[in-house]
Amino acid sequence: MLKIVHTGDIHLDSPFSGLDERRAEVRKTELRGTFSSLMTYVRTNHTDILLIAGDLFDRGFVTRETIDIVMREFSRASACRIIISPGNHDPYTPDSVYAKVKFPPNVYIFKSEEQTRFEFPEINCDVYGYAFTGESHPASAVTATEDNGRIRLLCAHAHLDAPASPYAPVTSAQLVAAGFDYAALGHVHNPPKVSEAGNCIFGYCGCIEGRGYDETGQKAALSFEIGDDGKKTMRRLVFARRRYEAETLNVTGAVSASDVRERIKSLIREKKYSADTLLRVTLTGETEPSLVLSAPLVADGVDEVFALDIKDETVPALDTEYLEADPTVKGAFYRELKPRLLDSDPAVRKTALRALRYGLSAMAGESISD
Ligand SMILES: [Mn+2]
Repeated sequence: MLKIVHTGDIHLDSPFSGLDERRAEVRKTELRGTFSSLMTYVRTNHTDILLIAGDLFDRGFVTRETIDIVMREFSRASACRIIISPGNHDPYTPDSVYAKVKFPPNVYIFKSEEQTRFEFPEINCDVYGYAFTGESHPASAVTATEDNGRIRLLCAHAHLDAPASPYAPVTSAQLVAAGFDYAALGHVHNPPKVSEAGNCIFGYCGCIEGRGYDETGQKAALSFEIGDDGKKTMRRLVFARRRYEAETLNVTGAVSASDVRERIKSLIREKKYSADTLLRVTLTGETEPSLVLSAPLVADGVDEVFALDIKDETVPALDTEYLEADPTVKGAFYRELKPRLLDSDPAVRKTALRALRYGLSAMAGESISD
């Protein structure tokens, strides 16, 4: 039995700049914790090979704390062969951590843009791969492998079936033709399921933990086992501390920020989101024209999730006929804004709607908040 764990796109030291300072610090620490959980699994489940298919680090600069954790975890997993293919975020350059820091002897790092291999005859396996040596890798590095009776793995940062990509484009046909049993790819953070063609199973593991609202859902690493009878088994392994989710909520008829807040709380209850979730809610529908939904005000007191991000895309429920004919300053204000409310550019329309809301709110003598 050969036990392989496939991960990548961990992006240690990501800044989590979409969050406030406190939450960003928590998330940075948690991401290191997710990496440590992965390594604990690798160590305690007798994993033969850990494949890290690029972007272990978020960028060239890596903090001392992160380097210490990575070195400690890799050393502790001394029985596991750890293979790293530097990706476009953490390329192998003379200044990179990969070149400057001495990694434990069980760690194998690809250094060349060309495909090379590490041989492990004791487990009847060869691991092929290459490195990004800069921010892009315009050509495919994948070439034919040697049929020597061993299991052939690929560990690489690559862009599958995207011929014009500057990130090592590769086709599924190339992977099959090269003779790989399993091609462990990195680069795409929200991947489709792994595929199979010919004798080759190939695909992305996705990022290990979401880092923004464009990386929603439960993220995972992949476990790939090849039995002595050749039977292949694949499983997802979840180590992520939290997940990002995005919802759209129609709040038509809402009259106040607290009204909207209650509707969001209901949504959270209904979807059973909890403290492990960072939630973005996009508000849609028609609301009271003078209602200005400031994100901090709406989110205030919603403690059920770790973070709540509000996107207001509601439109005011306008009695346009009334406003059109209104002889007061309200009507004049509306008529003044009207060309912009009907502009072909959505950004102009959005700003005009906002201006209309603030204006009507001020003229109504109401507070623009709650
Ligand atoms: Mn990545």
